[in-house]
Amino acid sequence: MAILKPGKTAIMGVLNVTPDSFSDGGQYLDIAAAVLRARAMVAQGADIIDIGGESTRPGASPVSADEECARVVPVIQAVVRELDVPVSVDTSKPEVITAAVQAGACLVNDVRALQEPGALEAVAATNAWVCLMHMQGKPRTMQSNPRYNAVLVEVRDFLSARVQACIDSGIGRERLIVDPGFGFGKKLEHNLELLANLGALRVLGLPILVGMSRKSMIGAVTGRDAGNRVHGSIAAAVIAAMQGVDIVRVHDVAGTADGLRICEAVKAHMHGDNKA
Ligand code: PT1
Repeated sequence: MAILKPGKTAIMGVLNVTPDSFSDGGQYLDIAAAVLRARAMVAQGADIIDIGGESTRPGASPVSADEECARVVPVIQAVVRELDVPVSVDTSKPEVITAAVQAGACLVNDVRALQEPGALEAVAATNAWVCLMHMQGKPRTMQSNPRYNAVLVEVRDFLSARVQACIDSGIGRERLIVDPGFGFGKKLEHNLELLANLGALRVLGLPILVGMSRKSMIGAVTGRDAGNRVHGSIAAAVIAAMQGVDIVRVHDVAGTADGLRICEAVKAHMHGDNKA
Protein backbone atom coordinates (compact mmCIF):
# COMPACT_ATOMS: atom_id res chain seq x y z
CA MET A 1 0.00 0.00 0.00
CA ALA A 2 1.31 3.44 -0.90
CA ILE A 3 2.33 5.63 2.02
CA LEU A 4 3.41 8.63 -0.08
CA LYS A 5 1.20 10.81 -2.28
CA PRO A 6 3.40 12.08 -5.12
CA GLY A 7 3.33 15.89 -5.24
CA LYS A 8 1.14 16.05 -2.14
CA THR A 9 1.44 15.89 1.65
CA ALA A 10 0.11 12.70 3.23
CA ILE A 11 -1.53 12.71 6.66
CA MET A 12 -0.34 10.28 9.33
CA GLY A 13 -2.96 10.02 12.08
CA VAL A 14 -1.69 9.35 15.60
CA LEU A 15 -3.14 6.36 17.46
CA ASN A 16 -1.67 6.08 20.95
CA VAL A 17 -2.27 2.79 22.72
CA THR A 18 -0.68 3.67 26.04
CA PRO A 19 -2.78 2.85 29.15
CA ASP A 20 -3.54 6.55 29.72
CA SER A 21 -4.88 6.96 26.17
CA PHE A 22 -7.88 4.60 26.14
CA SER A 23 -7.86 2.90 29.55
CA ASP A 24 -9.92 0.05 31.07
CA GLY A 25 -6.79 -2.12 30.90
CA GLY A 26 -8.91 -4.88 29.39
CA GLN A 27 -8.16 -6.05 25.87
CA TYR A 28 -11.40 -6.11 23.87
CA LEU A 29 -12.71 -2.68 24.75
CA ASP A 30 -9.30 -1.17 24.13
CA ILE A 31 -8.93 -2.78 20.73
CA ALA A 32 -12.45 -1.85 19.66
CA ALA A 33 -11.92 1.75 20.80
CA ALA A 34 -8.61 1.94 18.94
CA VAL A 35 -10.13 0.61 15.70
CA LEU A 36 -13.03 3.06 16.05
CA ARG A 37 -10.56 5.94 16.43
CA ALA A 38 -8.52 4.73 13.44
CA ARG A 39 -11.67 4.40 11.35
CA ALA A 40 -12.70 7.95 12.20
CA MET A 41 -9.27 9.29 11.24
CA VAL A 42 -9.38 7.45 7.90
CA ALA A 43 -12.86 8.91 7.23
CA GLN A 44 -11.42 12.37 7.95
CA GLY A 45 -8.56 11.91 5.50
CA ALA A 46 -5.72 10.03 7.21
CA ASP A 47 -3.44 8.26 4.72
CA ILE A 48 -1.46 6.32 7.34
CA ILE A 49 -2.27 5.28 10.93
CA ASP A 50 0.69 5.46 13.33
CA ILE A 51 0.28 3.09 16.26
CA GLY A 52 2.46 3.59 19.33
CA GLY A 53 2.63 1.89 22.75
CA GLU A 54 5.55 3.83 24.24
CA SER A 55 5.19 7.49 25.09
CA THR A 56 8.24 9.45 23.96
CA ARG A 57 7.02 12.87 25.01
CA PRO A 58 9.34 14.85 27.29
CA GLY A 59 9.71 13.19 30.71
CA ALA A 60 8.15 9.86 29.68
CA SER A 61 9.45 6.66 31.30
CA PRO A 62 10.55 3.53 29.39
CA VAL A 63 8.29 0.45 28.88
CA SER A 64 9.42 -3.18 28.45
CA ALA A 65 9.36 -4.83 25.01
CA ASP A 66 6.76 -7.36 26.21
CA GLU A 67 4.46 -4.63 27.49
CA GLU A 68 4.86 -2.63 24.28
CA CYS A 69 4.12 -5.69 22.11
CA ALA A 70 1.05 -6.51 24.21
CA ARG A 71 -0.24 -3.00 23.62
CA VAL A 72 0.43 -2.54 19.91
CA VAL A 73 0.32 -5.97 18.20
CA PRO A 74 -3.41 -6.72 18.75
CA VAL A 75 -4.31 -3.18 17.64
CA ILE A 76 -2.16 -3.40 14.51
CA GLN A 77 -3.74 -6.76 13.64
CA ALA A 78 -7.25 -5.38 14.13
CA VAL A 79 -6.66 -2.17 12.14
CA VAL A 80 -4.98 -4.05 9.28
CA ARG A 81 -7.82 -6.57 9.23
CA GLU A 82 -10.68 -4.08 9.42
CA LEU A 83 -9.43 -1.00 7.53
CA ASP A 84 -7.85 -0.42 4.15
CA VAL A 85 -5.06 1.87 5.33
CA PRO A 86 -1.28 1.52 5.71
CA VAL A 87 -0.24 1.05 9.34
CA SER A 88 2.91 2.43 10.91
CA VAL A 89 4.40 1.34 14.25
CA ASP A 90 5.96 3.97 16.50
CA THR A 91 8.71 1.99 18.23
CA SER A 92 12.47 1.66 18.77
CA LYS A 93 12.68 -1.93 20.04
CA PRO A 94 13.76 -4.75 17.72
CA GLU A 95 11.26 -7.21 19.27
CA VAL A 96 8.40 -4.79 18.67
CA ILE A 97 9.60 -3.99 15.13
CA THR A 98 9.61 -7.67 14.21
CA ALA A 99 6.22 -8.43 15.82
CA ALA A 100 4.57 -5.29 14.42
CA VAL A 101 5.68 -5.93 10.84
CA GLN A 102 4.60 -9.55 11.23
CA ALA A 103 1.20 -8.20 12.36
CA GLY A 104 0.95 -6.07 9.19
CA ALA A 105 2.70 -2.75 9.81
CA CYS A 106 4.46 -1.49 6.66
CA LEU A 107 6.37 1.44 8.21
CA VAL A 108 8.62 1.51 11.27
CA ASN A 109 8.53 5.00 12.79
CA ASP A 110 11.53 5.20 15.11
CA VAL A 111 12.26 8.34 17.13
CA ARG A 112 15.66 6.74 17.95
CA ALA A 113 16.52 6.26 14.27
CA LEU A 114 17.34 2.53 14.66
CA GLN A 115 20.14 3.20 17.18
CA GLU A 116 18.90 0.57 19.68
CA PRO A 117 20.93 -2.66 19.49
CA GLY A 118 19.35 -5.01 16.94
CA ALA A 119 16.98 -2.42 15.45
CA LEU A 120 18.84 -2.05 12.13
CA GLU A 121 18.90 -5.82 11.73
CA ALA A 122 15.21 -6.15 12.64
CA VAL A 123 14.19 -3.69 9.90
CA ALA A 124 16.69 -5.13 7.41
CA ALA A 125 14.95 -8.52 7.79
CA THR A 126 11.65 -6.97 6.59
CA ASN A 127 10.44 -5.06 3.53
CA ALA A 128 9.02 -2.24 5.65
CA TRP A 129 9.69 1.46 5.26
CA VAL A 130 11.47 3.22 8.11
CA CYS A 131 11.27 6.79 9.38
CA LEU A 132 14.56 7.95 10.95
CA MET A 133 14.04 10.79 13.45
CA HIS A 134 16.54 13.17 15.04
CA MET A 135 16.57 13.46 18.83
CA GLN A 136 19.16 15.07 21.12
CA GLY A 137 19.36 13.08 24.37
CA LYS A 138 16.67 10.71 25.70
CA PRO A 139 12.94 11.39 26.24
CA ARG A 140 13.19 11.52 30.06
CA THR A 141 15.76 14.33 30.08
CA MET A 142 15.96 15.73 26.54
CA GLN A 143 14.32 19.06 27.36
CA SER A 144 16.60 19.87 30.32
CA ASN A 145 19.11 21.96 28.37
CA PRO A 146 19.26 21.22 24.64
CA ARG A 147 22.19 22.93 22.92
CA TYR A 148 23.28 23.30 19.29
CA ASN A 149 25.93 25.26 17.45
CA ALA A 150 23.85 25.03 14.26
CA VAL A 151 20.65 23.04 14.63
CA LEU A 152 19.96 22.63 10.89
CA VAL A 153 23.45 21.32 10.17
CA GLU A 154 23.49 18.99 13.18
CA VAL A 155 20.07 17.52 12.41
CA ARG A 156 20.92 17.09 8.74
CA ASP A 157 24.31 15.47 9.49
CA PHE A 158 22.82 13.11 12.08
CA LEU A 159 20.11 11.99 9.66
CA SER A 160 22.67 11.58 6.90
CA ALA A 161 24.76 9.30 9.15
CA ARG A 162 21.71 7.22 10.08
CA VAL A 163 20.77 6.91 6.39
CA GLN A 164 24.26 5.56 5.75
CA ALA A 165 23.94 3.12 8.69
CA CYS A 166 20.71 1.83 7.14
CA ILE A 167 22.27 1.40 3.73
CA ASP A 168 25.28 -0.38 5.29
CA SER A 169 22.83 -2.76 7.01
CA GLY A 170 21.02 -3.59 3.78
CA ILE A 171 18.04 -1.23 4.18
CA GLY A 172 17.76 0.40 0.75
CA ARG A 173 17.31 4.16 0.28
CA GLU A 174 13.93 3.54 -1.36
CA ARG A 175 12.60 2.47 2.07
CA LEU A 176 13.83 5.52 4.01
CA ILE A 177 12.06 8.63 5.35
CA VAL A 178 13.68 11.34 7.52
CA ASP A 179 12.26 13.53 10.30
CA PRO A 180 13.91 16.49 12.12
CA GLY A 181 12.18 15.51 15.40
CA PHE A 182 10.30 18.60 16.55
CA GLY A 183 10.36 18.87 20.35
CA PHE A 184 12.94 16.12 20.83
CA GLY A 185 15.81 17.84 22.65
CA LYS A 186 15.01 21.23 21.13
CA LYS A 187 14.16 24.66 22.51
CA LEU A 188 11.52 26.82 20.83
CA GLU A 189 14.18 28.69 18.82
CA HIS A 190 15.54 25.37 17.49
CA ASN A 191 12.08 24.14 16.52
CA LEU A 192 11.29 27.43 14.76
CA GLU A 193 14.60 27.45 12.89
CA LEU A 194 13.86 23.93 11.66
CA LEU A 195 10.28 24.74 10.66
CA ALA A 196 11.35 27.89 8.84
CA ASN A 197 14.03 26.02 6.86
CA LEU A 198 12.76 22.51 6.18
CA GLY A 199 14.15 22.81 2.66
CA ALA A 200 17.62 22.36 4.18
CA LEU A 201 16.77 18.67 4.67
CA ARG A 202 16.01 18.18 0.99
CA VAL A 203 19.70 17.64 0.22
CA LEU A 204 19.25 14.18 1.77
CA GLY A 205 17.08 13.34 -1.22
CA LEU A 206 14.53 11.43 0.86
CA PRO A 207 10.87 11.90 1.81
CA ILE A 208 10.43 14.14 4.88
CA LEU A 209 8.00 13.55 7.76
CA VAL A 210 7.28 16.11 10.49
CA GLY A 211 5.31 15.95 13.74
CA MET A 212 4.39 19.14 15.57
CA SER A 213 0.80 18.36 16.51
CA ARG A 214 -0.20 19.67 19.97
CA LYS A 215 3.45 19.96 21.02
CA SER A 216 4.82 22.47 23.52
CA MET A 217 6.34 24.51 20.66
CA ILE A 218 2.75 25.25 19.57
CA GLY A 219 1.82 26.07 23.15
CA ALA A 220 4.86 28.33 23.55
CA VAL A 221 3.85 30.45 20.56
CA THR A 222 0.07 30.53 21.09
CA GLY A 223 0.04 30.53 24.89
CA ARG A 224 -2.41 27.60 24.92
CA ASP A 225 -2.47 24.38 26.92
CA ALA A 226 -2.27 20.94 25.27
CA GLY A 227 -6.04 20.67 24.81
CA ASN A 228 -6.25 23.91 22.83
CA ARG A 229 -3.49 23.64 20.26
CA VAL A 230 -5.47 22.37 17.26
CA HIS A 231 -5.46 25.61 15.28
CA GLY A 232 -1.80 26.34 15.95
CA SER A 233 -0.95 22.76 14.99
CA ILE A 234 -2.82 23.05 11.69
CA ALA A 235 -0.99 26.29 10.91
CA ALA A 236 2.35 24.56 11.56
CA ALA A 237 1.37 21.59 9.36
CA VAL A 238 0.41 24.01 6.56
CA ILE A 239 3.75 25.83 6.84
CA ALA A 240 5.53 22.47 6.53
CA ALA A 241 3.34 21.36 3.62
CA MET A 242 4.04 24.60 1.73
CA GLN A 243 7.74 23.63 1.93
CA GLY A 244 6.98 20.30 0.30
CA VAL A 245 7.03 17.99 3.31
CA ASP A 246 5.79 14.52 2.34
CA ILE A 247 4.03 13.41 5.53
CA VAL A 248 2.61 15.27 8.54
CA ARG A 249 1.99 13.32 11.74
CA VAL A 250 -1.10 14.77 13.45
CA HIS A 251 -3.84 14.13 16.01
CA ASP A 252 -6.46 16.38 14.41
CA VAL A 253 -6.95 14.89 10.97
CA ALA A 254 -10.07 16.71 9.73
CA GLY A 255 -8.71 20.20 10.30
CA THR A 256 -5.30 19.28 8.93
CA ALA A 257 -6.92 17.84 5.80
CA ASP A 258 -8.64 21.19 5.18
CA GLY A 259 -5.35 23.03 5.71
CA LEU A 260 -3.61 20.76 3.21
CA ARG A 261 -6.43 21.30 0.68
CA ILE A 262 -5.71 25.03 0.84
CA CYS A 263 -1.99 24.32 0.33
CA GLU A 264 -2.65 22.19 -2.73
CA ALA A 265 -5.01 24.75 -4.25
CA VAL A 266 -2.50 27.57 -3.77
CA LYS A 267 0.47 25.49 -4.97
CA ALA A 268 -1.32 24.80 -8.25
CA HIS A 269 -1.15 28.55 -8.90
CA MET A 270 2.41 29.22 -7.75
CA HIS A 271 4.83 30.71 -10.23
CA GLY A 272 8.16 28.96 -10.81
CA ASP A 273 10.20 31.75 -9.19
CA ASN A 274 8.12 31.50 -6.01
CA LYS A 275 8.33 27.76 -5.38
CA ALA A 276 9.72 26.11 -2.30
C1 PT1 B 1 7.55 12.98 15.70
C2 PT1 B 1 6.97 12.24 16.77
C3 PT1 B 1 6.91 10.83 16.63
N1 PT1 B 1 6.51 12.82 17.91
C4 PT1 B 1 7.90 10.98 14.51
N2 PT1 B 1 7.37 10.23 15.48
C5 PT1 B 1 6.02 12.06 18.90
N3 PT1 B 1 8.36 10.38 13.38
C6 PT1 B 1 5.94 10.67 18.75
C7 PT1 B 1 6.17 18.43 23.28
O1 PT1 B 1 7.12 19.21 23.12
O2 PT1 B 1 7.68 14.29 15.76
N4 PT1 B 1 8.00 12.34 14.61
N5 PT1 B 1 6.38 10.08 17.63
C8 PT1 B 1 5.52 12.71 20.16
N6 PT1 B 1 6.58 13.29 20.91
C9 PT1 B 1 6.49 14.52 21.56
C10 PT1 B 1 7.60 15.35 21.64
C11 PT1 B 1 5.27 14.95 22.06
C12 PT1 B 1 7.49 16.60 22.20
C13 PT1 B 1 5.15 16.20 22.65
C14 PT1 B 1 6.28 17.05 22.72
O3 PT1 B 1 5.12 18.75 23.86
